[in-house]
Amino acid sequence: MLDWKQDPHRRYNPLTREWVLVSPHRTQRPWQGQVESDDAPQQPEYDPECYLCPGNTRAGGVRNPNYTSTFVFDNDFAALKPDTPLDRFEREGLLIAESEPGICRVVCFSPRHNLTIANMQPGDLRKVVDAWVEQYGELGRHPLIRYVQIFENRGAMMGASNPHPHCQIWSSHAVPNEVAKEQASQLAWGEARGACLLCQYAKLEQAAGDRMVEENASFLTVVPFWAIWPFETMVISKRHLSAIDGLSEAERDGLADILKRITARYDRLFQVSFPYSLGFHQRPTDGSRHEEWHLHLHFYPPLLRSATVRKFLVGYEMLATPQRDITPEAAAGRLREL
Ligand code: H2U
Ligand code: ZN
Repeated sequence: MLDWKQDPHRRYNPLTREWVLVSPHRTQRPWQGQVESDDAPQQPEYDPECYLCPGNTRAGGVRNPNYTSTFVFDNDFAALKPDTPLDRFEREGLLIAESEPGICRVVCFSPRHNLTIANMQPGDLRKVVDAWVEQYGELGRHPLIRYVQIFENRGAMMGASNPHPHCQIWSSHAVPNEVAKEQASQLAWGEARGACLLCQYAKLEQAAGDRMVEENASFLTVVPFWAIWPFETMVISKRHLSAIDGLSEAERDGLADILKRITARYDRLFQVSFPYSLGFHQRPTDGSRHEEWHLHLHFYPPLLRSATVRKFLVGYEMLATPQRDITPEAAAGRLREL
């Protein structure tokens, strides 16, 4: 009999239809690799050098208003531009390129430079949720925009350029890779089984319990059975909703609550302001109903065993298959305890 807690095995991700290698016995191995410093020194409430703080001038020369809650602006260094003409290039099916119009924005969560989701007030976080819903609607209504990707890079380790609490929105003409994979899987699942993949998965995890981190009335947080990052989690809406524009008032509060809870758990895990990339996955804004889509968020945090030892996706993982050491069940157990 295989010992699923100890023996090497691989697990299937039904959302991407890809595999992850799980090697729990490797947590025994010694570590002499790179140790990074905790890059989150105490921050002031207002930083005169910060380009996101109220009243300061941004790199592009524009001055921020003296905003008092959330603040949204067009990214001064946007990766996508709305006036890009539609065009396509192809040679023998080998060289293919498409133009990519889009709109990139930055959302400041709070005027206070030294806050994070974990230590913002629930009422203020609710305003962030409202800003996300508004932006999803506004950008999604643009005739060229078919997907609105809301994401946050938290911490210098994840490439965040600034500790001021903020996220980015990249909205594009094309549906991005990860979203397209999940969409195809959810669609195929629905066609084959007449059910929603994530509705079914959420119920299964609630019943099993060992990968559950927590839940409130509207959302649940699990370490997915197929997680790649050591303390990866997925936040899933309990109701079958295709996107954040379907959230009720109570569910918007519920989203703010569950995000504050999981980020607070992360911060307690290694006693550090926990780095991660966070992102919503939801219905493309191409005008179709997309009943197959089930609203969820992914947290991809890199820390592995302390504030200073992180996971990299290199070697075998770049060339073959992603791999994890600590089991998702053990990771969920640790997060639940905090
Ligand atoms: P990150 O911390 O995830 O890098 O997000 C910050 C974004 O803010 C980044 O995309 C933009 C950068 O282009 N930015 C401006 O739009 N104006 C500025 O003055 C500096 C940074
Ligand atoms: Zn700031």
